[in-house]
Amino acid sequence: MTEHAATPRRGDHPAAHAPGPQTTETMTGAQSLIRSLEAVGADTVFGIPGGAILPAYDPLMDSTKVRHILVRHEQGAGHAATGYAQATGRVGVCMATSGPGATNLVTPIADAYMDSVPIVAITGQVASKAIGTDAFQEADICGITMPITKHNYLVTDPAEIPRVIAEAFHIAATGRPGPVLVDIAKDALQAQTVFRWPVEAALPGYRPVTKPHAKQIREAAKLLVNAKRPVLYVGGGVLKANAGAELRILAELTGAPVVTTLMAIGVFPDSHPQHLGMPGMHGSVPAVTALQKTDLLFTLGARFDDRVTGKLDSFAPSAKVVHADIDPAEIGKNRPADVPIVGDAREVLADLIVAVQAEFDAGHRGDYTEWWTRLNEWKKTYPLGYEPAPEGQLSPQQVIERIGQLVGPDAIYAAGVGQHQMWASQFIQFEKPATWLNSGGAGTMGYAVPAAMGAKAGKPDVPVWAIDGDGCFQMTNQELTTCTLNNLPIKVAVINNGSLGMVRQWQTLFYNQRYSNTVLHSGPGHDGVEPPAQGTRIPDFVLLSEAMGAVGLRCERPEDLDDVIKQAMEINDRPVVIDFIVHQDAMVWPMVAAGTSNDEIQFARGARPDFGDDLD
Ligand SMILES: Cc1ncc(C[n+]2csc(CCOP(=O)(O)OP(=O)(O)O)c2C)c(N)n1
Repeated sequence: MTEHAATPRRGDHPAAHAPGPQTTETMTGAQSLIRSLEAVGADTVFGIPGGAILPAYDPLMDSTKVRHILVRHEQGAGHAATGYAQATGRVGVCMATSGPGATNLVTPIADAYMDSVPIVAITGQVASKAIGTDAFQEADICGITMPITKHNYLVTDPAEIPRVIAEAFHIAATGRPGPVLVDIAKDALQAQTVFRWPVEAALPGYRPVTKPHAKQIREAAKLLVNAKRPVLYVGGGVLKANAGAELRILAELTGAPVVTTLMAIGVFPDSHPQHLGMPGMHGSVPAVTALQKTDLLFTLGARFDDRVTGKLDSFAPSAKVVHADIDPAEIGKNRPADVPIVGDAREVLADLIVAVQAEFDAGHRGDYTEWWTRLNEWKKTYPLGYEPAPEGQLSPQQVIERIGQLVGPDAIYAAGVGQHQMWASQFIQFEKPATWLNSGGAGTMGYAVPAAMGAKAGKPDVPVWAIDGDGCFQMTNQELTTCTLNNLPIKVAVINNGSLGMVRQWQTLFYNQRYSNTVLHSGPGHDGVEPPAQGTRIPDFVLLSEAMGAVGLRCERPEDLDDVIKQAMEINDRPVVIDFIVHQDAMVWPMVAAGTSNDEIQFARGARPDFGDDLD
């Protein structure tokens, strides 16, 4: 079994009601919290202590099962929990104190919610009597996170702690995964209570449907074998259900083409001949076009995000829609489904394989030959590519592509948000699930370094690279200190184009090249002081990284590219940061401009594909 094949499935975590003798012990609420975390199998917690959560930190010190990693900012703790969860398939855990500690977790919680990542955030709350009085460091974190958590709890009775922790982990990991927040009043942590384990979960209304309806499966299989131009439109739900093997069987059985969304990258090998690439705003021409011209959108664990559909009313105009999702609220949300299927993607796929085989046995088999002739033509004519950099300069795409080639498909790659994220999704060849971590739904700058840190904590033997932008890196690089001090030797490739590149790209295309506030390495000057000269490095990422105990390297010339990547690969006792100075005018192509139809896709500036046929 490979490292990644061993990734637990969604919902696999030590059961709260595992068989064994009932434990009943008197202890504080804080001790009960740590015992509960041990009992659900949490092995790593990322956090920062403070007044309200302080009682929990005392017994945490004695735990031999739960390792606490002291981050430098709670946002880092939240993204680290997310990175840990995405890399391992287990629930990630972060912890913070009340008020500002808790509100610093809001961004990563929202991020995990958008990307359906199972994390449990534990926050201290002011003492129960002080709640609602504007007490020192009080914030209504349950109220604040209500719309961005799958569920949240305010605990004021210490006896509830074991049950709430068991439920929180269960809710986070099952059904459509997501973040759960547990806010515990300080006096509940301090009070004496009885720790009982196992506990009975009390969730009468929570029963995610995982087993799909047989009739719907049969209908879907019929549509698939009768279609002329089907596409398997695969989203993050397939990855989360660990259903890559079943997806591959269905794809190869039917011969249908596959597109994987930004959140599904890795669940189907990029090298597979049936893979058309990623759909969406910066998707490949074959993937975007196949969705436009398909007669059957066979949707598995994807959610018709606006970045995928472009202008919704012109998306896939002649397609029937099969939509399978674990979350019934997703079905029909943006696009009505002809065949809705509620269920876990792995079970859906397993049943579909049987149903399609039954159709074949009855003599019904789809013929996609003509479709493939056209798809192959698009693949040949419009492959992903990029223009070379001006003589002597580094091209950002080449840097990223080379990292992927030299480091290989077994490593984990975490991206920030911006051009570098899109190039990483395009030019690194992903072959395995859980090797691509990114902030897809929220687009959270600053995600890469802490997410990579969390992934490294969960998978210490796997090389973990953060592909970051110079803007993103300046948001969360302080977690390099955490990495150094906790023996989490991640690699960070800063794709340094001196600007907020993705925003600059939009200014180039849509704002007449007026670069308002996107240049990072110089300011406007002030009080008669000249701005720093062009090329000044403020901050100097090499020095900054070294100050945090990492090895700082810089690469400015194409001829040094391979050597510097190899040098970084050989350093495993400390984090490594490589400051790649790349040219600033590179743009991400293909592109479907926001709010326009996918039919308007450009594979280069001003250049639209010519399909030269009736479907053009
Ligand atoms: C927290 C946050 N603030 C602002 C944005 C808007 N935004 C999207 S991409 C981007 C630029 C990112 O710059 P950089 O990290 O240098 O990456 P590049 O695009 O240059 O590769 C900005 C500001 C965002 N996505 N997230």
